[in-house]
Amino acid sequence: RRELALHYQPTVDLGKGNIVGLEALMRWRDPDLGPVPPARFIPVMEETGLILEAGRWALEQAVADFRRWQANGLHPPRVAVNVSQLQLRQKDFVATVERALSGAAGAAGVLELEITESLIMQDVEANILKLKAVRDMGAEVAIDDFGTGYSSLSYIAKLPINTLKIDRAFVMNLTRNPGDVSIVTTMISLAHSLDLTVVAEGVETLEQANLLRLLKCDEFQGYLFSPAVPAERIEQFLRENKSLPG
Ligand code: G
Ligand code: G
Ligand code: MN
Repeated sequence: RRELALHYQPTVDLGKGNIVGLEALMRWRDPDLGPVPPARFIPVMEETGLILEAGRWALEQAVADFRRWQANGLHPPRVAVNVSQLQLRQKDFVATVERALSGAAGAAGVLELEITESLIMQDVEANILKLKAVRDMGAEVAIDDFGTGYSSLSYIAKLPINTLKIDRAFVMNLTRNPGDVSIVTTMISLAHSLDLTVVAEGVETLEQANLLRLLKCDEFQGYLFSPAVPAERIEQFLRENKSLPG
């Protein structure tokens, strides 16, 4: 019934302060209930299999939004779409991504797939093949919620990924908890030694951003810059070249 929408949360370069990515986050407004939080409806979609159709829609809508911004003369950064377990397990997962990119011409720099650490490590050999195939089409891959699952260190170097996203749990108390500083420092150094871009999630204060910059983290996401906002708002951000002050 066209009740789903994609909102986007920017990812920001910690050095330059500009927007370098946009994460698509599904929103559902029920006519009676009003906005339903994703934490409530996404698990139900996963249980019922509806996530296959909704996930396909999200991939296609994100690419369509990207192309529309481009057609409007803007230079949108890559759009990231979250992929759930059921989607990744499908035999036609790679074909679904290919279809969303509609034939691959000019597909580089358009799409990034976010896959949680715990999901990527399940059936890791099969996932490596699938993710290699989507990367060959020009899509990038990020490990989401890093640090909350358990990664096999022997696999992490073999995964065809571009980006590691440090889970919000490690960022939350970063400026108060020396233990979290040690963990985040180690994650950043692991990522850089594997030639990956590191993104810190859930940055809410300037102190957190400054510390992360000092620790050589590349990018961040969080309320300090912006929550997820509707596509029209993103278009404004891009027109104004919205960036982090200072
Ligand atoms: O920003 P927010 O409260 O919307 O996100 C809640 C959770 O819902 C996040 O863990 C996010 O990964 C998940 N989520 C949001 N949109 C999608 C989507 O399009 N597909 C999948 N699989 N998960 C999503
Ligand atoms: O699991 P995933 O990383 O895909 O989902 C992102 C989740 O984090 C969403 O629920 C989003 O609303 C939330 N989020 C994004 N930025 C912040 C932030 O700065 N603070 C808090 N508390 N939550 C955030
Ligand atoms: Mn995500």
